Amino acid sequence: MASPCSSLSPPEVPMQLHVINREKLVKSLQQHLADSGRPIQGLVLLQGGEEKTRYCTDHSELFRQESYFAYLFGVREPGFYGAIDVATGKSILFAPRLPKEYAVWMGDIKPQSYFMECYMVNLVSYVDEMEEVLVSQYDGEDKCVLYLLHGLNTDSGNFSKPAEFKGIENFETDLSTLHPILTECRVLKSKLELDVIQYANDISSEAHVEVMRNTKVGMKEYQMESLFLHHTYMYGGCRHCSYTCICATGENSSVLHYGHAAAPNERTFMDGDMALLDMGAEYHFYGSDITCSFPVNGKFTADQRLIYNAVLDAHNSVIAAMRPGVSWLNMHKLAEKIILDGLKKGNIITGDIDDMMSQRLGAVFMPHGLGHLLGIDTHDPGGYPKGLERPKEPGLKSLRTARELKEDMVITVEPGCYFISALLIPAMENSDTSKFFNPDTIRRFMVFGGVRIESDVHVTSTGCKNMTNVPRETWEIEAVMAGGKWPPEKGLYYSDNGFGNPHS
Ligand SMILES: [Mn+2]
Repeated sequence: MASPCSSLSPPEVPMQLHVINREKLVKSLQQHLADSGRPIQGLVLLQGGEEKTRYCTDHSELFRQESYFAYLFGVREPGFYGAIDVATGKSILFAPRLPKEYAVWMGDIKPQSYFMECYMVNLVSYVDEMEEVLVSQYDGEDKCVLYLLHGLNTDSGNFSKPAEFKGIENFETDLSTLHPILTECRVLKSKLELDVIQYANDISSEAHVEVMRNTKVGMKEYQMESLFLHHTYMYGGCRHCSYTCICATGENSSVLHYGHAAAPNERTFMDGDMALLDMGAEYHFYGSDITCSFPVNGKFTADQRLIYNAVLDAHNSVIAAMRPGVSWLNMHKLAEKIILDGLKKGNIITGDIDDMMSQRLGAVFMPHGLGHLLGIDTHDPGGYPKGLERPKEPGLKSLRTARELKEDMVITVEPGCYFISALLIPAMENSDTSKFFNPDTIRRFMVFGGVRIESDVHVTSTGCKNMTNVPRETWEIEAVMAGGKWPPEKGLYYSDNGFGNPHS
């Protein structure tokens, strides 16, 4: 699908990706059972997602597969179950038995052989035959053990739902073994997973540039959202987003989760506003999570440049320091320190940076965490494995992970600096922190909103690779908004001495 509007086209994702994911789980589970002196037998059983209707109506909401099920089986249809034999690695899919009328309203009923080939599993059967098939597949001693998925999502506080089916009472069930092991498998990405995340980044990066280029004073925030959705779907084949688009301008850019139903990206933005656009497309279950901040009129003011460069400096310094073994908690603190330093240079705050750090002043300007694991979920699980406590201090407690970096993690780097009255006013009144604020300057910034810069970063054996490719330097943004190409034409680059003029 060659197009003048995009250099990309949707790739075919090899189902081998999920075969490898299953092999990885079987290996880890076997190792765990051997280490704890338990027999290597039983079956992993997961229940896929179900289609939902809108309240009491028959309107079907667009289905998206449950993430753990997607990880292991890559199945895009609702109503499936999947099993994996722990001893042999043999995989079985159970398809829902569809009524004859399905063929009239929904399309052909696919035979079992279709699913077997499409999803590269060893056996396909129907959900209503599950009990007898599971019993017949199992050749261990004693009662067959089913390893079911039950465990806490440390971001939402919700628990994953263990599989249920008619006849489950005839099996022994284990609810505690699978979840931590499967979650840990998802933390480190395979080459094939990285390829899909890279594609989601490529199409989303391109769409961000497209939005930037078409932003004009007087537009509505949802028009930027619409441009993004159109580009990633029309040229990228992305039917889903990783999350609801945040398209905040002006003061709204300090509302961290703007864009929800009560604040639906509908402001008309004006000359002099900053935009903060947090948008990421999803492709074959794997997502991206990218934020760009820029002046809607295409030209940074001195104040905008000051805040923007403080955040960019934090973003770049963290990426420069990232490699296996580095503590994410320390990266968060590094980002805070650089942002505070930038604000101090701009005369917004004053005093000793270490003193500010010990008073947790960084959390007043960046109340969220520096970044989170990314994969099939935007906030991919595994941020707090057993034994790792969530920090309690302001700012640090918002971190979705406090782990040490490992090779093949994908993690977002998203420092931000916001002027949020609900945090600033109490901090300016607090006797421990009031001394840091320069009241004359800060008044000017109370309606500034905020800046966030977010990239998706792959941790490699020696450092890391930024998977996101959008204009980041102020002069790059200004050049692209003035019509310059992104990436710049071969052999050329944008620089700050002459905006829009590439220098060789
Ligand atoms: Mn994010």
